[in-house]
Amino acid sequence: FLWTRTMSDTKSSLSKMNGADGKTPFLIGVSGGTASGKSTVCKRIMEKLGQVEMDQKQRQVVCISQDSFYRELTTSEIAKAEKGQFNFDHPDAFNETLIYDTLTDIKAGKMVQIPTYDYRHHSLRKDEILTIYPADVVLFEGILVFYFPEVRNLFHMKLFVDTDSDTRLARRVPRDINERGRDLDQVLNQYMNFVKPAFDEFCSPTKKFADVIIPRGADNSVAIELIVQHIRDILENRRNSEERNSVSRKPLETPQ
Ligand code: UZR
Ligand code: MG
Repeated sequence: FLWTRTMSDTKSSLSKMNGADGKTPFLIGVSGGTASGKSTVCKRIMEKLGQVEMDQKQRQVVCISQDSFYRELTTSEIAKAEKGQFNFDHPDAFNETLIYDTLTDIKAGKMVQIPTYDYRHHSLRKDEILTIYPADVVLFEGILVFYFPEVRNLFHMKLFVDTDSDTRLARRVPRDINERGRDLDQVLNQYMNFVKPAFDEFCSPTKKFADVIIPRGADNSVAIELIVQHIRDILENRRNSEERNSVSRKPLETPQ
């Protein structure tokens, strides 16, 4: 009796760990400097896997941004941010614990809720919450996703988008002005004071942790196709092993 109880307890805690439908996602980290094309590389990967039009709950591949894990700023920090004097490229700007806990929950197949980030107001949008359902593959992208060792060790696969810094600056300037509500002086000052030194100190050295380095970012369709094919193989293998497991488990489940 005791033995049976232990077995069924173990079984139910295992199925909780795996999420309602038994999925433990394959976690891919995508890093690279600002405006290197991280978000676009992730988008291409999702498109190629036919994920974009799919309903959220049926998605097999989802993408999350590290920007959703900026920590909340104090009033004086917001004042600094408005003058372009807050360092958003420093590891301290992020809530490392929340990143770790969220990715751990995701890996355990739990449903998680993630706020989106509002660059214009330097704050999280509590009204726009993204719900991540258990997925086969989860992409996590951001400038410092390989910086924190505990977080780095959670990834099954690590990609680094390696784009020349002049190309990145040329993209960053119009993006910050048009999409993030900044003016030219502020963008360039922030770039010289914070973005560039923080890239050299905190982001660039994490390239050595990557499994795959993607030169030229989203333009590199060959690299993206290779990665996508690898993800397809993973999904396929998982499906096959799930089928095998359900066949081999059957005799155990028949009542004696
Ligand atoms: P990507 N960022 C802002 O500009 N404002 C914020 O409120 C929060 C972040 C910038 C941040 C970093 N830095 O370089 C960039 N600054 O977002 C990262 N300055 O975003 O990886 O998409 O370039
Ligand atoms: Mg981005």
